[in-house]
Amino acid sequence: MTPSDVMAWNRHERVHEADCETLKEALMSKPVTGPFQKTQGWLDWYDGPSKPRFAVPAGAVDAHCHVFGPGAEYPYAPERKYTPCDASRQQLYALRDHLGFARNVVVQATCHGADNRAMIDALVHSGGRARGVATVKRSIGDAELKDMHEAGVRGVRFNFVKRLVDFTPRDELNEIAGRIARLGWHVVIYFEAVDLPELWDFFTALPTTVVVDHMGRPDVSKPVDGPEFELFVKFMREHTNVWSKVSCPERLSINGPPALNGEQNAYRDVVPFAKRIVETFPDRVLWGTDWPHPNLKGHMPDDGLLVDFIPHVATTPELQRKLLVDNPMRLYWPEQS
Ligand code: 0GY
Repeated sequence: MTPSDVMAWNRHERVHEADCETLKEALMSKPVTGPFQKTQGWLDWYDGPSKPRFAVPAGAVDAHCHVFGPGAEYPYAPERKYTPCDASRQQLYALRDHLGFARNVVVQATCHGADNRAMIDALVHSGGRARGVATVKRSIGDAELKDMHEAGVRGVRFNFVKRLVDFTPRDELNEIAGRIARLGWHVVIYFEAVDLPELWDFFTALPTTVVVDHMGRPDVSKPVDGPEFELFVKFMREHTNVWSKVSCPERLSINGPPALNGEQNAYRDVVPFAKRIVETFPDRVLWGTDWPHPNLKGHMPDDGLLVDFIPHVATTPELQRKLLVDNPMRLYWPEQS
């Protein structure tokens, strides 16, 4: 470790010691990294997010977010494609409270491979206010799946974004889907819009509810009613088991403006895409912060301003309640909805 690593590490120890002095302190503290060297150019999550102007409805769920490590407790996977800055469960839950959310869905990040311990640790320390989506291999035993269910896992993620993961054979994914279907779980899929035609047959044969991350990553420089996005709309229209997260405008936007410096109209170029999906499929949409925003290149958004993006795409109280409360509760906490 270099001297600056040691200083960062000491700060990290203070942040994580005894579950933090206060959650607020955890949120406002600078992002730190344990004994790992971050990927060059890595953008850390935004410390000191603003308070959103948009008040999310009571019981709102942040249905897409991650924890990273801390790397000293939960080492990053050897097969990872990036090494992030730590983002602990304490910091995630401090952000939840700051933004006004009641619950989280913690999605296993690829930097942890199929080692779900950090994500599960977050679930079991959430007081029942977090559910999870895991990454599993076909070698996983039934007992482990059952333990995961008890901890709050309700889905598995299949990732087809080539910069994030190595290829997994389709027969392995089909086998996993068949097994988790019996637990009542769903499959979350992450892919790029240009790959949908090739993945169509595989996706449409999945035996569970299927949740698409970030609207299948549309190219927002193309028309919202052009053939590429029409195919995604057709995917949802013809397959009523398919849901979509209308998340990650900060990832999809080309022209911005970014959610920084009080900007109330951030990522305008993504709005028509997300709004169309919310209005066409109001009962099958979810929203999440995507905190701590892995692999962003240009800027790191202020999460308070990201929440202010929501009323631009879900424009009525009814649509907002479905997006943020009713739909995620039905999928992740059906026993309480
Ligand atoms: C996201 C997006 C990304 C990364 C991951 O698990 C991950 O590493 O999901 C990405 O780089 O696009 O949803 O967090």
